[in-house]
Amino acid sequence: MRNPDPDWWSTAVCYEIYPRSFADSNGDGIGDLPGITARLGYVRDLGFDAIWLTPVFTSPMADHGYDVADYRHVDGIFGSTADLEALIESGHRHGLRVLLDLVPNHTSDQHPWFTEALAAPPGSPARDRYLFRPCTDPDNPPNNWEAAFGGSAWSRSVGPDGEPGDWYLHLFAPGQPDLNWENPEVRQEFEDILRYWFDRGVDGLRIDVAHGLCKDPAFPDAEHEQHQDQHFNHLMPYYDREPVHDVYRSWRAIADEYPGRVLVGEVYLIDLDRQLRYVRPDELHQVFNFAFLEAPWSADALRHVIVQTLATSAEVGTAPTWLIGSHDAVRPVTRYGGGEVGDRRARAAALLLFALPGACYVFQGEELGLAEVHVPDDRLQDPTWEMSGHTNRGRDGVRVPLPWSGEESPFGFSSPGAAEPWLPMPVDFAAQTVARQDQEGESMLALYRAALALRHDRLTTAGPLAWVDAGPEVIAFVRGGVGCAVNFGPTDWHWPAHWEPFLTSGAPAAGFVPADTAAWFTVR
Ligand code: TEU
Ligand code: CA
Repeated sequence: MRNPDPDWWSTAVCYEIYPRSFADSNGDGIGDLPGITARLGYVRDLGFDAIWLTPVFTSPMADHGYDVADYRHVDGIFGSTADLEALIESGHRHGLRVLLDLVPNHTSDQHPWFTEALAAPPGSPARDRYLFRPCTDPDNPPNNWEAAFGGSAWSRSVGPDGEPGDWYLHLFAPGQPDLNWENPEVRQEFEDILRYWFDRGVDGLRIDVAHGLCKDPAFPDAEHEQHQDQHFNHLMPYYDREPVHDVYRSWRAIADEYPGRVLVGEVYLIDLDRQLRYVRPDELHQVFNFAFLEAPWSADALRHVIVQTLATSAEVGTAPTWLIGSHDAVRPVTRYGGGEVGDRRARAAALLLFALPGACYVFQGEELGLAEVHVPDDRLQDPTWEMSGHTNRGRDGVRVPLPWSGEESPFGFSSPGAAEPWLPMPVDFAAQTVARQDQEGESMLALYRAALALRHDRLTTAGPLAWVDAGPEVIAFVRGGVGCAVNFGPTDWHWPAHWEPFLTSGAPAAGFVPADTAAWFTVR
């Protein structure tokens, strides 16, 4: 391991892999586990400490693996369970910790529990593992809750007689029925799954929709304007309810039996005061800092999130996390303005990210500076597209396979002559392949590699941050003799005489940091 400390996760830089889109080893156009294992050297050489794989378990793929039918086996599309064991072992040999993705809010509708529930009568113990409600009016679901992808969160179940019967709740796709976390069998099963993967050497679990497990038992209508902001809102009757903390206390006790393991929650709350309650000392180790991810490219907005994050993390005594992208979010280059401006800002953002105290998460392709891809209508795969009635294109644009080499699709993602990649790869990827960027000293890849190596040497354990007042348009701070400054404004920022730059996100300039640029300095 790069860092043998059991608290390695508090300063780690973790690389998020979306297995469908990383590397395809068998030419079916879909990335897989042997594809990842073969390229772990790439991840290690870039300077990462850990990888997190989004779900690879048996799944009918209604939401590309976030609908799990068997939590203990790998889906054939990704390889075999033995392939996963080989990947974990190889990861460890490369010095990388390996995190898997646990989906406890819902199962697939093909999970044996749901099949059993449909075959059993209303009110039966098999149905009590999910959230069924009787149907009194086929035009009116039990309440007004909306699915995250669009439409009602309730669908009619079809029983053994083939007739539509009770409603069941799905906060996501209809193929993702929500579990009933008041049911002790559900709690027991997930505790067993946690142990199952820890026993197999997994270093941690990312917990999907970690704030959503427990619903208001009265199932009241949601009062707020939904949809745009629904996952930010702790007032929703299906998010951030008190009993969920009890679940994580029991999980933490299990994790603590296995030294060095980490639980990281996808707690999609923008209110940091609500989020920090999930990382109290006897709960999860980490949560993703979505407030930082969602902040616009502005010194004020980002400074505000950093100040608040540092304050709330200190309050609960945990290390913060930072990220600018994920498999659910629009690519940073595009979000920060697109084109050359977006590119410049994404480079500066990377230097800000890696200079902050705590842990970082990077989504595959950020190191190549990939922009959001426009996937044609007839190739869209995200359930969001259909469920939103073709009003929301969904997340396919960030999930396009990685370009490794070559001048045309599949750019080394699959072997030549393989089936077409599951999402089309744009021609302009030719300029952004790993092979191409490896040859260019100024590439995004070169910047990530340099920044991670320097972070490792000079910043990882540099301690807390001291703010430097550099005016409203500049974020500047010093950590353990290293200064970081990001200029958001149009005016050049001249650094103090005793600062000596050693890494810049843009073309080096004499004595000043230009607009949309960041730099790291030796501060004497
Ligand atoms: O996402 C949960 C979540 O909060 C989503 O509403 C997210 O904001 C949405 O994808 C944006 O459109 C997790 C996973 O990260 C996501 O990929 C899954 O689709 C979802 O859970 C259901 O399992
Ligand atoms: Ca494959």
